Amino acid sequence: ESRPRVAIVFGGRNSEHAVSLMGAGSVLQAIDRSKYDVIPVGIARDGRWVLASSEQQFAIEASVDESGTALALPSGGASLVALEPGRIPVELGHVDVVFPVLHGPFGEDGTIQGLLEMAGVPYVGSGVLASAVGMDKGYMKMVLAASGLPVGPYVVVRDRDWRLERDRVLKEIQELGWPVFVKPSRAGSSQGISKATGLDELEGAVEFAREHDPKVLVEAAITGREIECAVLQSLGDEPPAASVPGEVLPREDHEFFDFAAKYYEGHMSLQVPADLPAETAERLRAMAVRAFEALGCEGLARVDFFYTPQGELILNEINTMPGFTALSVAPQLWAASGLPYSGLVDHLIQLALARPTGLR
Ligand code: G1L
Repeated sequence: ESRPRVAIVFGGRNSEHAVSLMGAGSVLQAIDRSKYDVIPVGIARDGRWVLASSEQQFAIEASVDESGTALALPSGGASLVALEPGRIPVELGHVDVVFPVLHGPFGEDGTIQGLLEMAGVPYVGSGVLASAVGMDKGYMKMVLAASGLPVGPYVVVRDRDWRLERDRVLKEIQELGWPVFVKPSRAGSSQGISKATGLDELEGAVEFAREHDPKVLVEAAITGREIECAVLQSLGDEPPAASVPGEVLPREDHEFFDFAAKYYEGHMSLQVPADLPAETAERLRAMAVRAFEALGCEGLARVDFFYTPQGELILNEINTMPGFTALSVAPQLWAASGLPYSGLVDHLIQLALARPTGLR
């Protein structure tokens, strides 16, 4: 067997299990099986790792329909338990590369990347540090700002500050002006996010975010169009490449993207390429590459900007594990840039195969 063995790890112990299944289903459909020997590895909601049988693999694929809805990973049944919490893993056999399609805590936060580093198995996408920084909006902003990239004003509210020094924290937040957006610093999705238009709404907004993460980020609202760009690492010594930018068009029924709108991306509209002056598009693409490099990202990342009426570009966030169905933003931006979804999947696997394990 000369085909590289690619383990696609999906599911996970968190609220975004279904998002992962949609992405894994898309990758399983797009991957070239004449080129790769594909092993689907599911992580059930209870944390059990299961080697998906061919019937389950079929169920995963079938669960991704045109409307983008997904079913939960089937639990129990004839599946082989590969790893249980606190127990010795069952031998999976030799794996050439792992493709993690996991969201949120224990997925895109650097933990599975660390596990794979320790195991010496190459994997697709960003490493431990970039994944961890990308997961924590507070550190993400800090790293981007320190690299000279324009980020909006923000305040980080840690658990102890909120419990013991609330008045000082509230004063600091008021200096941002109103409204502010209040977010859990490390949630993998748009859950726990709300807007506060004044001091009377602020405490509730912080408490709401704290239901997801004791570390909270408060951001000044920025008026502007939402423009996104996907950055892809190159094979060889070329610098990372930026896709054409796309614009997320505002919808009347949402003030900002909620969980459903953001992750069932079929429901939002993206204009590709974004209607921007050529100079602005180039500036944005260069900034997207700088953001990718600031975090030391690998593989693919999506970089989100605000384009203000004054013509300013402000970096909103970088996502090291962006939505990854064929209809998600990053794949659509690359398709419009000449790289279709199956080619993107192949390129990402080739990058991982070419990459050394250990320090790089
Ligand atoms: F290819 C990467 F960079 F490794 C990669 C891996 C996984 C990019 C995007 C994702 N996305 C996810 O895993 C997802 C669960 C957020 C969506 Cl399918």
